[in-house]
Amino acid sequence: MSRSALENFPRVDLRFGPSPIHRLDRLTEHLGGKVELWAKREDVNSGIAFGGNKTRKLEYLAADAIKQGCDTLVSIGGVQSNHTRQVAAVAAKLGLKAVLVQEHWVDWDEVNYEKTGNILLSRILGADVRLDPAGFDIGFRKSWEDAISSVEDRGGKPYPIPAGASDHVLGGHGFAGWAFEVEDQEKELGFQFDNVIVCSVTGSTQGGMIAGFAHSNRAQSVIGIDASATVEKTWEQIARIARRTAEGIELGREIADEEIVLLDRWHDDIYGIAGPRTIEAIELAARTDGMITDPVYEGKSMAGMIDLVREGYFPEGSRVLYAHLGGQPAINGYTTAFSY
Ligand code: 5PA
Repeated sequence: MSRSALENFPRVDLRFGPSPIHRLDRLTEHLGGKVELWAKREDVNSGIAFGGNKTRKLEYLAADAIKQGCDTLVSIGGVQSNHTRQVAAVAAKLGLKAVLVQEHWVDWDEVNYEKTGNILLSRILGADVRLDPAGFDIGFRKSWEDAISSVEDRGGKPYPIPAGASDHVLGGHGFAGWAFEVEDQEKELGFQFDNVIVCSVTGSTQGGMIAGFAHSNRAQSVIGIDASATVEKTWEQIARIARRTAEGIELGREIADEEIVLLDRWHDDIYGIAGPRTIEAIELAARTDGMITDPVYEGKSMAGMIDLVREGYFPEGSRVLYAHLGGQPAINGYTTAFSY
């Protein structure tokens, strides 16, 4: 039921097609060879400003914005938000405007932090970028509501997109589709993955995956690695989005709490800053398979996967799929995290 229900929602195509899956040969060998590590690459899913996990989510929100006749996408994130960069790019591609509130989510004292990486790309893409001093919070914010009103005040028609395109009725659809896409790719590969590893902050990536995989009772194999350091809020948001998405795509049953797995050992106690384990994980993935991950999100889920393999969490012979969600442009704002 779920898959055809999802196909009934309007979607604009913003990606190259299914994102590639490949084996992480040298990382697998480095960690003992008993657990096979694979990656599915949302970081190369699109030609629109480097893509990433939001591009997949925005396919549904952008279709809705167009249907409603909106002319401006309004969203919010931290200064180095990957999400807002993707909103800016999707707006450009579709001939819409973008207003972006960039909050002070991270106290990272590097000279170019507010000028390089994602925020630079958003400016190049023509977005109206508005800096705001508020700190990290995944909830709804006044600054975002003010930005929405400012578009109305000038006679425009805003389409509000919450942080991470998550807490929105269509926020989970993109990654429900990801789960179905994995199942198609598994048929071609001739095996099923035993676990998926995914970084979670605003929750609709994992929430969508849960709703998609729940139709074949595999939701519990999705292991979320929290990078928000506000773990309860993120768990609740994942749960809310998973349930809302499941209803939207007609799963036909409730999602149980046990199907929502979020581990809290790799957020380094703070959003947006990498501890030594995260830095080690970033270097290891780069130096084994040439795969680049970032200090805010993917380095943390990479650290989680590496530790879980080392701890023997996965039975011998398991195949684990690392969802690479993008995020590399932010690295340019974190040069001092890497001291060579
Ligand atoms: C982000 C999010 P969710 O927010 O859907 O849980 O995804 C977490 C995540 N990896 C994982 C990367 C590269 C991400 O960018 N980024 C946010 C942003 O503003 O960029 C929404 C927080």
